[in-house]
Amino acid sequence: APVSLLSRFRGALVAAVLGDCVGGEFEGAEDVPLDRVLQHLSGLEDETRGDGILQYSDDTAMMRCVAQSLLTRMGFDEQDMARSFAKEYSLAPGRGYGSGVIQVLRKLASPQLSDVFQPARAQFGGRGSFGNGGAMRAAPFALAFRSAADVSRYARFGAMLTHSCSLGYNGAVLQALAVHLSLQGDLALPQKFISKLISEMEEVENDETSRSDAKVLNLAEFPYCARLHRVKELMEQNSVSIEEVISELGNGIAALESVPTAIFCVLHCLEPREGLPERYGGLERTIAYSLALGGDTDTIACMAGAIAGAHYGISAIPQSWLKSCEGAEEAEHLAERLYKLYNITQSEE
Ligand code: R7I
Ligand code: MG
Ligand code: MG
Repeated sequence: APVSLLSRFRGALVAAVLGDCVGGEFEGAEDVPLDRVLQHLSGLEDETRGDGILQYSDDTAMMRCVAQSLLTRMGFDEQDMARSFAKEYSLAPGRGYGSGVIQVLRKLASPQLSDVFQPARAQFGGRGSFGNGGAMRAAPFALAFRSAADVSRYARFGAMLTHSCSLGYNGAVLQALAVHLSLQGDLALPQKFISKLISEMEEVENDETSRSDAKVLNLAEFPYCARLHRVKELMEQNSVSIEEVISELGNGIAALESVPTAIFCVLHCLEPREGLPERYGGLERTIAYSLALGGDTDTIACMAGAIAGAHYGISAIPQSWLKSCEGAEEAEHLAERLYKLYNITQSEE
Protein backbone atom coordinates (compact mmCIF):
# COMPACT_ATOMS: atom_id res chain seq x y z
CA ALA A 1 0.00 0.00 0.00
CA PRO A 2 1.27 3.53 -0.66
CA VAL A 3 2.62 5.29 2.39
CA SER A 4 0.56 8.34 3.38
CA LEU A 5 2.23 11.66 4.01
CA LEU A 6 1.09 11.62 7.65
CA SER A 7 2.67 8.19 8.11
CA ARG A 8 5.91 9.53 6.59
CA PHE A 9 5.89 12.52 8.97
CA ARG A 10 5.42 10.26 11.98
CA GLY A 11 7.99 7.78 10.70
CA ALA A 12 10.59 10.51 10.21
CA LEU A 13 10.55 11.91 13.73
CA VAL A 14 10.00 8.62 15.53
CA ALA A 15 12.80 6.80 13.69
CA ALA A 16 15.14 9.73 14.36
CA VAL A 17 14.51 9.33 18.10
CA LEU A 18 14.95 5.54 17.87
CA GLY A 19 18.27 5.97 16.09
CA ASP A 20 19.47 8.32 18.82
CA CYS A 21 18.25 6.06 21.66
CA VAL A 22 19.55 2.75 20.33
CA GLY A 23 22.71 4.33 18.90
CA GLY A 24 23.80 5.70 22.27
CA GLU A 25 25.05 2.26 23.27
CA PHE A 26 27.89 2.38 20.73
CA GLU A 27 28.69 6.10 20.45
CA GLY A 28 32.44 6.53 20.11
CA ALA A 29 33.18 2.81 19.75
CA GLU A 30 35.70 1.99 17.06
CA ASP A 31 34.78 -1.58 16.28
CA VAL A 32 31.17 -2.60 16.55
CA PRO A 33 30.65 -6.22 15.46
CA LEU A 34 27.30 -6.77 13.77
CA ASP A 35 26.57 -9.52 16.31
CA ARG A 36 26.63 -7.01 19.13
CA VAL A 37 24.33 -4.67 17.22
CA LEU A 38 21.81 -7.44 16.56
CA GLN A 39 21.99 -8.56 20.17
CA HIS A 40 21.36 -5.00 21.35
CA LEU A 41 18.39 -4.66 19.00
CA SER A 42 16.84 -8.03 19.87
CA GLY A 43 17.03 -6.97 23.51
CA LEU A 44 14.37 -4.37 22.66
CA GLU A 45 11.94 -7.16 21.75
CA ASP A 46 12.38 -8.91 25.07
CA GLU A 47 9.70 -7.57 27.38
CA THR A 48 11.14 -9.36 30.36
CA ARG A 49 14.45 -7.54 30.24
CA GLY A 50 14.53 -5.34 33.27
CA ASP A 51 16.78 -2.54 32.09
CA GLY A 52 14.04 0.00 31.47
CA ILE A 53 13.83 2.31 28.51
CA LEU A 54 16.71 3.71 26.49
CA GLN A 55 17.24 7.41 27.05
CA TYR A 56 17.61 9.92 24.27
CA SER A 57 20.58 12.30 24.01
CA ASP A 58 21.21 15.89 22.86
CA ASP A 59 20.25 14.89 19.30
CA THR A 60 16.61 14.31 20.26
CA ALA A 61 16.57 17.01 22.95
CA MET A 62 17.49 19.66 20.38
CA MET A 63 15.26 18.19 17.66
CA ARG A 64 12.31 18.49 20.01
CA CYS A 65 13.21 22.16 20.60
CA VAL A 66 13.26 22.74 16.82
CA ALA A 67 9.88 21.06 16.34
CA GLN A 68 8.28 22.82 19.29
CA SER A 69 9.56 26.23 18.26
CA LEU A 70 8.39 25.80 14.65
CA LEU A 71 4.98 24.80 15.99
CA THR A 72 4.45 27.53 18.56
CA ARG A 73 5.78 30.28 16.25
CA MET A 74 4.13 28.69 13.19
CA GLY A 75 7.41 29.08 11.35
CA PHE A 76 11.04 29.97 12.05
CA ASP A 77 11.75 32.44 14.86
CA GLU A 78 15.44 32.54 15.76
CA GLN A 79 14.90 34.19 19.14
CA ASP A 80 12.40 31.60 20.23
CA MET A 81 14.44 28.66 18.96
CA ALA A 82 17.60 29.97 20.62
CA ARG A 83 15.78 30.40 23.92
CA SER A 84 14.33 26.93 23.59
CA PHE A 85 17.82 25.38 23.13
CA ALA A 86 19.16 27.32 26.11
CA LYS A 87 16.28 26.35 28.34
CA GLU A 88 16.45 22.68 27.39
CA TYR A 89 20.18 22.64 28.12
CA SER A 90 19.77 24.31 31.50
CA LEU A 91 17.06 21.84 32.52
CA ALA A 92 18.95 18.72 31.35
CA PRO A 93 22.63 19.47 30.77
CA GLY A 94 23.65 15.82 31.02
CA ARG A 95 22.38 14.61 27.65
CA GLY A 96 25.80 14.25 26.06
CA TYR A 97 26.16 17.59 24.28
CA GLY A 98 29.28 18.32 22.22
CA SER A 99 32.01 19.87 24.34
CA GLY A 100 32.10 23.10 22.31
CA VAL A 101 28.41 23.75 21.92
CA ILE A 102 27.72 23.98 25.65
CA GLN A 103 29.46 27.37 25.69
CA VAL A 104 27.02 28.61 23.05
CA LEU A 105 24.04 27.22 24.93
CA ARG A 106 25.14 28.99 28.12
CA LYS A 107 25.50 32.31 26.29
CA LEU A 108 22.12 31.89 24.61
CA ALA A 109 20.53 31.80 28.06
CA SER A 110 21.50 35.43 28.71
CA PRO A 111 18.52 37.80 28.51
CA GLN A 112 20.92 40.63 27.49
CA LEU A 113 21.92 38.88 24.28
CA SER A 114 20.56 40.75 21.26
CA ASP A 115 22.17 38.89 18.35
CA VAL A 116 21.37 35.22 18.90
CA PHE A 117 23.76 34.16 16.11
CA GLN A 118 26.72 35.82 17.80
CA PRO A 119 27.69 33.12 20.35
CA ALA A 120 27.96 30.52 17.57
CA ARG A 121 30.27 32.80 15.59
CA ALA A 122 32.71 32.98 18.50
CA GLN A 123 33.33 29.20 18.49
CA PHE A 124 36.63 27.62 17.53
CA GLY A 125 38.66 30.78 17.16
CA GLY A 126 35.92 32.63 15.31
CA ARG A 127 35.36 30.20 12.44
CA GLY A 128 32.47 28.42 14.10
CA SER A 129 31.77 24.73 14.69
CA PHE A 130 31.73 22.16 11.90
CA GLY A 131 30.24 19.52 14.21
CA ASN A 132 27.10 17.62 13.24
CA GLY A 133 24.93 19.23 15.92
CA GLY A 134 23.07 21.38 13.37
CA ALA A 135 22.40 18.40 11.10
CA MET A 136 21.27 16.00 13.83
CA ARG A 137 18.27 18.22 14.65
CA ALA A 138 17.41 19.34 11.09
CA ALA A 139 14.59 16.90 10.22
CA PRO A 140 11.67 19.02 11.53
CA PHE A 141 12.46 21.76 8.99
CA ALA A 142 11.42 19.34 6.24
CA LEU A 143 8.12 18.78 8.05
CA ALA A 144 7.39 22.48 8.46
CA PHE A 145 8.15 23.94 5.03
CA ARG A 146 6.89 22.80 1.66
CA SER A 147 9.46 24.04 -0.84
CA ALA A 148 13.06 22.85 -1.06
CA ALA A 149 14.12 26.51 -1.01
CA ASP A 150 12.40 27.16 2.35
CA VAL A 151 13.61 23.86 3.82
CA SER A 152 17.21 24.86 2.94
CA ARG A 153 16.92 28.44 4.08
CA TYR A 154 15.47 27.69 7.50
CA ALA A 155 17.54 24.58 8.16
CA ARG A 156 20.57 26.79 7.56
CA PHE A 157 19.43 29.55 9.94
CA GLY A 158 18.38 26.99 12.55
CA ALA A 159 21.83 25.39 12.45
CA MET A 160 23.63 28.76 12.56
CA LEU A 161 22.32 29.33 16.08
CA THR A 162 25.08 26.94 17.20
CA HIS A 163 27.13 26.14 14.06
CA SER A 164 28.40 29.13 12.11
CA CYS A 165 31.00 27.29 10.00
CA SER A 166 29.58 26.53 6.53
CA LEU A 167 30.55 22.87 6.91
CA GLY A 168 28.28 22.74 9.97
CA TYR A 169 25.23 24.49 8.55
CA ASN A 170 25.54 23.04 5.05
CA GLY A 171 25.41 19.59 6.64
CA ALA A 172 22.11 20.59 8.23
CA VAL A 173 20.83 21.78 4.85
CA LEU A 174 21.79 18.45 3.26
CA GLN A 175 20.10 16.44 6.01
CA ALA A 176 16.90 18.51 5.82
CA LEU A 177 16.82 18.21 2.01
CA ALA A 178 17.29 14.43 2.23
CA VAL A 179 14.28 14.20 4.57
CA HIS A 180 12.34 16.57 2.28
CA LEU A 181 12.92 14.39 -0.80
CA SER A 182 12.20 11.21 1.14
CA LEU A 183 8.84 12.62 2.29
CA GLN A 184 7.99 13.17 -1.39
CA GLY A 185 8.64 9.47 -2.09
CA ASP A 186 11.84 10.15 -4.02
CA LEU A 187 13.69 7.16 -2.53
CA ALA A 188 11.66 4.97 -4.89
CA LEU A 189 14.29 5.99 -7.45
CA PRO A 190 17.58 5.94 -5.53
CA GLN A 191 19.82 7.14 -8.37
CA LYS A 192 17.56 10.07 -9.00
CA PHE A 193 17.41 10.82 -5.27
CA ILE A 194 21.18 11.13 -4.97
CA SER A 195 21.45 13.11 -8.21
CA LYS A 196 18.87 15.61 -6.96
CA LEU A 197 20.77 16.02 -3.70
CA ILE A 198 23.99 16.62 -5.61
CA SER A 199 22.45 19.29 -7.79
CA GLU A 200 20.86 21.02 -4.77
CA MET A 201 24.20 20.98 -2.94
CA GLU A 202 26.04 22.34 -5.98
CA GLU A 203 24.00 25.49 -5.51
CA VAL A 204 24.33 25.50 -1.71
CA GLU A 205 28.13 25.13 -1.79
CA ASN A 206 28.62 27.61 -4.61
CA ASP A 207 28.84 30.64 -2.36
CA GLU A 208 31.88 32.60 -1.29
CA THR A 209 31.84 31.52 2.36
CA SER A 210 31.47 27.81 1.59
CA ARG A 211 34.23 28.00 -1.01
CA SER A 212 36.65 29.79 1.29
CA ASP A 213 35.87 27.54 4.30
CA ALA A 214 36.64 24.49 2.15
CA LYS A 215 39.98 26.04 1.20
CA VAL A 216 40.89 27.09 4.74
CA LEU A 217 40.05 23.62 6.06
CA ASN A 218 42.06 21.97 3.29
CA LEU A 219 39.08 20.15 1.81
CA ALA A 220 38.13 19.43 -1.77
CA GLU A 221 36.08 22.10 -3.56
CA PHE A 222 32.36 21.53 -2.97
CA PRO A 223 33.09 19.09 -0.13
CA TYR A 224 29.52 17.80 0.32
CA CYS A 225 29.09 17.27 -3.42
CA ALA A 226 32.37 15.37 -3.49
CA ARG A 227 31.16 13.03 -0.72
CA LEU A 228 27.79 12.56 -2.39
CA HIS A 229 29.59 11.50 -5.57
CA ARG A 230 31.39 8.89 -3.46
CA VAL A 231 28.02 7.76 -2.11
CA LYS A 232 26.91 7.30 -5.70
CA GLU A 233 30.02 5.29 -6.54
CA LEU A 234 29.55 3.04 -3.50
CA MET A 235 25.92 2.46 -4.53
CA GLU A 236 27.09 1.19 -7.90
CA GLN A 237 29.56 -1.26 -6.35
CA ASN A 238 28.52 -4.92 -6.02
CA SER A 239 29.75 -5.25 -2.48
CA VAL A 240 30.85 -2.63 0.02
CA SER A 241 32.71 -3.32 3.25
CA ILE A 242 32.18 -1.38 6.47
CA GLU A 243 35.85 -0.36 6.31
CA GLU A 244 35.34 1.14 2.87
CA VAL A 245 32.33 3.13 4.01
CA ILE A 246 34.27 4.51 6.96
CA SER A 247 37.33 5.43 4.89
CA GLU A 248 35.36 6.92 1.97
CA LEU A 249 32.63 8.73 3.92
CA GLY A 250 33.64 8.79 7.59
CA ASN A 251 31.75 8.07 10.82
CA GLY A 252 32.84 11.04 12.90
CA ILE A 253 31.38 13.96 14.80
CA ALA A 254 32.01 16.46 11.97
CA ALA A 255 28.95 17.05 9.80
CA LEU A 256 30.98 16.32 6.67
CA GLU A 257 31.94 12.94 8.09
CA SER A 258 28.46 11.90 9.11
CA VAL A 259 25.64 13.39 7.02
CA PRO A 260 26.66 11.78 3.67
CA THR A 261 27.33 8.59 5.66
CA ALA A 262 23.78 8.59 7.05
CA ILE A 263 22.41 9.08 3.54
CA PHE A 264 24.50 6.14 2.34
CA CYS A 265 23.15 3.93 5.14
CA VAL A 266 19.59 4.57 3.97
CA LEU A 267 20.37 3.92 0.30
CA HIS A 268 22.43 0.81 1.02
CA CYS A 269 19.66 -0.70 3.16
CA LEU A 270 16.86 -0.24 0.63
CA GLU A 271 17.65 -3.86 -0.28
CA PRO A 272 18.26 -6.88 1.96
CA ARG A 273 21.93 -7.13 2.94
CA GLU A 274 24.12 -10.02 3.98
CA GLY A 275 24.52 -10.30 7.70
CA LEU A 276 21.23 -8.55 8.50
CA PRO A 277 18.26 -10.71 9.55
CA GLU A 278 15.84 -11.59 6.73
CA ARG A 279 12.88 -10.69 8.92
CA TYR A 280 14.13 -7.10 9.11
CA GLY A 281 12.43 -4.53 6.93
CA GLY A 282 14.32 -1.61 5.41
CA LEU A 283 13.95 0.64 8.41
CA GLU A 284 15.34 -1.92 10.84
CA ARG A 285 18.18 -2.64 8.42
CA THR A 286 19.03 1.06 8.20
CA ILE A 287 19.25 1.50 11.96
CA ALA A 288 21.21 -1.73 12.48
CA TYR A 289 23.65 -0.88 9.69
CA SER A 290 24.21 2.65 11.01
CA LEU A 291 25.21 1.26 14.41
CA ALA A 292 27.58 -1.26 12.85
CA LEU A 293 29.68 1.58 11.42
CA GLY A 294 30.72 2.64 14.91
CA GLY A 295 31.89 6.20 15.59
CA ASP A 296 29.13 8.76 16.10
CA THR A 297 26.46 6.05 16.10
CA ASP A 298 23.64 7.89 17.89
CA THR A 299 23.84 10.79 15.48
CA ILE A 300 24.33 8.79 12.27
CA ALA A 301 21.45 6.47 13.22
CA CYS A 302 19.32 9.49 14.18
CA MET A 303 19.88 11.17 10.79
CA ALA A 304 19.54 7.93 8.80
CA GLY A 305 16.44 7.13 10.87
CA ALA A 306 14.78 10.42 9.93
CA ILE A 307 15.40 9.89 6.20
CA ALA A 308 14.39 6.21 6.30
CA GLY A 309 11.35 6.86 8.50
CA ALA A 310 10.12 9.45 5.98
CA HIS A 311 10.37 6.78 3.28
CA TYR A 312 8.91 3.71 4.99
CA GLY A 313 6.41 5.45 7.28
CA ILE A 314 5.43 4.78 10.87
CA SER A 315 4.09 1.26 10.27
CA ALA A 316 7.62 0.05 9.46
CA ILE A 317 8.69 0.74 13.04
CA PRO A 318 8.43 -2.24 15.41
CA GLN A 319 6.17 -1.50 18.38
CA SER A 320 8.72 -3.01 20.76
CA TRP A 321 11.37 -0.56 19.52
CA LEU A 322 9.01 2.37 19.87
CA LYS A 323 8.08 1.32 23.41
CA SER A 324 11.73 0.94 24.42
CA CYS A 325 12.79 4.48 23.58
CA GLU A 326 12.28 7.60 25.63
CA GLY A 327 10.50 10.33 23.71
CA ALA A 328 9.34 8.17 20.79
CA GLU A 329 5.64 8.66 21.48
CA GLU A 330 6.18 12.36 22.06
CA ALA A 331 7.95 12.55 18.67
CA GLU A 332 4.95 10.95 17.01
CA HIS A 333 2.73 13.61 18.54
CA LEU A 334 5.03 16.42 17.38
CA ALA A 335 4.98 14.95 13.85
CA GLU A 336 1.17 14.95 13.84
CA ARG A 337 1.10 18.60 14.87
CA LEU A 338 3.68 19.52 12.22
CA TYR A 339 1.53 17.71 9.66
CA LYS A 340 -1.41 19.94 10.57
CA LEU A 341 0.75 23.05 10.28
CA TYR A 342 2.07 21.85 6.92
CA ASN A 343 -1.47 21.49 5.61
CA ILE A 344 -2.55 24.88 6.91
CA THR A 345 0.31 26.60 5.10
CA GLN A 346 -0.72 24.73 1.96
CA SER A 347 -4.26 26.09 2.01
CA GLU A 348 -2.95 29.63 2.47
CA GLU A 349 -0.78 29.45 -0.64
O1 R7I B 1 28.23 19.67 16.82
P1 R7I B 1 27.88 19.48 18.24
O2 R7I B 1 26.55 19.91 18.68
O3 R7I B 1 28.10 17.97 18.63
C1 R7I B 1 27.20 16.99 18.24
C2 R7I B 1 27.71 15.68 18.68
C3 R7I B 1 26.80 14.56 18.34
O4 R7I B 1 27.55 13.39 18.12
C4 R7I B 1 25.98 14.40 19.58
O5 R7I B 1 25.45 13.10 19.70
C5 R7I B 1 26.95 14.75 20.70
O6 R7I B 1 27.67 13.66 21.13
O7 R7I B 1 27.84 15.68 20.11
O8 R7I B 1 28.92 20.15 19.20
P2 R7I B 1 30.27 20.96 18.94
O9 R7I B 1 30.91 21.04 20.26
O10 R7I B 1 29.98 22.20 18.20
O11 R7I B 1 31.12 20.02 17.97
C6 R7I B 1 31.43 18.70 18.35
C7 R7I B 1 32.93 18.48 18.33
O12 R7I B 1 33.42 18.60 17.01
C8 R7I B 1 33.71 19.50 19.13
O13 R7I B 1 33.69 19.21 20.50
C9 R7I B 1 35.09 19.38 18.49
O14 R7I B 1 35.74 18.23 18.99
C10 R7I B 1 34.73 19.13 17.04
N1 R7I B 1 34.76 20.39 16.27
C11 R7I B 1 35.85 21.08 15.95
N2 R7I B 1 37.14 20.86 16.22
C12 R7I B 1 38.04 21.72 15.75
N3 R7I B 1 37.69 22.80 15.02
C13 R7I B 1 33.70 21.05 15.77
N4 R7I B 1 34.11 22.17 15.12
C14 R7I B 1 35.43 22.22 15.21
C15 R7I B 1 36.42 23.11 14.73
O15 R7I B 1 36.14 24.12 14.04
MG1 MG C 1 23.99 12.60 21.15
MG1 MG D 1 26.47 11.67 18.56
